[in-house]
This record gives sequence, C-alpha cells and structure tokens, in this order.
Amino acid sequence: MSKPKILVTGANGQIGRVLTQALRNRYGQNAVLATDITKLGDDVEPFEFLDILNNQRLRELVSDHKITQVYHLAAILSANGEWNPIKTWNINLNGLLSVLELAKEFNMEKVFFPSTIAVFGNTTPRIDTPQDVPLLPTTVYGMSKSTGELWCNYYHQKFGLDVRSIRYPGIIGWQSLPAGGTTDYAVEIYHEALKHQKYECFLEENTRLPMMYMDDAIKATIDLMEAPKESIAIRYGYNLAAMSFTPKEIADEIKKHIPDFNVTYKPDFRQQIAASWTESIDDSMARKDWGWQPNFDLASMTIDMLHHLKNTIL
Ligand code: AKB
Repeated sequence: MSKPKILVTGANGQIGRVLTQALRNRYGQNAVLATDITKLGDDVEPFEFLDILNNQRLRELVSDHKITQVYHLAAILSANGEWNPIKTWNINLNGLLSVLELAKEFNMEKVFFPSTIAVFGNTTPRIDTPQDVPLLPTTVYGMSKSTGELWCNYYHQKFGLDVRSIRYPGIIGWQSLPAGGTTDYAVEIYHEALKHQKYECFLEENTRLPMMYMDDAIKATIDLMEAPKESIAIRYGYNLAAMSFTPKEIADEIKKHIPDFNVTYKPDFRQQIAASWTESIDDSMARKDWGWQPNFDLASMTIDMLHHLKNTIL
C-alpha cells in the first residue's frame, strides 16, 4: 500500500490536536492535512480552513491534496449541542454524509468516524454495556452519532467503503481542552486543582461515567485504522473502555497529590445528560478483533496529567 495522504477535520478540537500530531509523527508532517474553522497556532501546518458544511471546499481539498484517508472529527459535542439542535444535526450528520460521499467518489482507502457513549440512553443496560444494545440517545449529539453509525455501516455494506469507528468514552488529556461536552469536568478538575486548589463540579459527586486517557484514545484510533481489514467485524462503532469513575473518585485521587484540593458540587443540565449514559462498557469485541488494551487507569492517568500540567499551565 502506498503512503497515505490524510485529511483531518476538526483538527483544532480536543482530540484533533493530539491525533493530528500523532499521525504526523507516524506518517510524516506533510502526509497529514489539518483542517478546521479556526486556526489556533502556527504549529499546525499544513493547515487549511474548512467549514464542514462547505461541500465544494471539502471536494477541492480532497482533490487538490489527493486525499486517501479522512479522520472526520468535526462535530458539536453533547452539552453545546443542546443549545442549537438543528445546527448540531446539520454539522454532525450532514458533515459526515459529505465525507462518506466524497470517500466513495474518490475511492478512498479508509475513513475514521468518532462515535461516542452518547449513543446510549435510558433504555441501555448501564453496567458493562454490551456492543449491541437499544440506542435511544437523549441529546442531539447522541442522535447524530447513532444515526452516523448507521450511515457508516450502510456505506460499508453497500459500497464497500472501509469505514472504521470507535464509541469514545469521555477523553482526558493535558495537551488540549474539550469544549462543550458533558465529560469536560474530568479535564477541568485537574486544571483547577493545580491553579486554585478548588473546583465546582457541574455533575453530582456519584455520577459514574466511562473515561479514557488521551494516550489510550490515540493508540486505539491508530491501532483500529491500521488493523487488517478482515479483522474489522464492526463498522458502526466499537465499544471501547479503559476506566470508569465518579467526580468524587477523581477528586479523591487528585487529593493524594494535592491534599488541600476541595471540590463542591453544583449540578446543572449536564447532570441529566450524564445520567442517561452508561456507567461501564463491555469492549470485548475491540479486544478480540484488533487487540485493544488500555495502558492507563485513574491512578496512573492522574500522575501523568499533574506532571504534564505542572509544566504547561503553572
Ligand atoms: C461529551 O461529553 O459530549 C463527549 C463524549 C462523551 O462524546 N466527551
């Protein structure tokens, strides 16, 4: 197989920033074209502005740069999505459909679509959630991702498109900030612990959610995309797990390193979103099909987060 030419949408997002760099480390700086509606710094070249709803612009970039793979990360997340449901649906679903159509038309090698635990809802089994379960998401973000999963599956079945997908849990990393998600608290809490030794959490203290360290999320994404085609049995979003914890448990873990750290709880509308998601995930299909295994748990993630953040934000 020749060297891939990769386009990343949403490259300035929380995962996009880290994944783009990881892909460049792996395939070469110029093999990865970063795109987004905003540009954060000069460290991101090659970069092109792209509004994912501008289909003509996307087509030009794919054609001009001879793109062979797309990592389609552009999306509005669960909490922000609730402020503007129609816009969220358009960006999240119509953006994906443009990518899938172009991938088919340009005969691309592969497409990556990030799904999420937000596809689950109140009718989904909450503990060790199996791969195939009732999906009745409560947010527009979850609706757009669960419908997106179906479209990915359809393009694979109908047109043979090699589309691969993961249901990400909440992702925690020191390199970038999330924007507008329900699991954002688990990143903010580290920043506030270091800067102010206090944090007001927008979820209740015992709300357990599936989470993952950024390093593991990046490893999973690249491992899935590099796995042999024959081993990929699921085209609509692999369940993926690393750890599950509550706000109280992460606060207690941080307190082991910052004893004066104090957390208060003031739940807002995001509590209801979190309560509709599941607590833990059965990811045995990902483990079996492409050898998934996480490296970080809550204790090792906390050590690494505090170590890196001390050097970057203080
Ligand atoms: C969010 O909270 O919206 C995201 C997600 C779990 O997909 N982090």
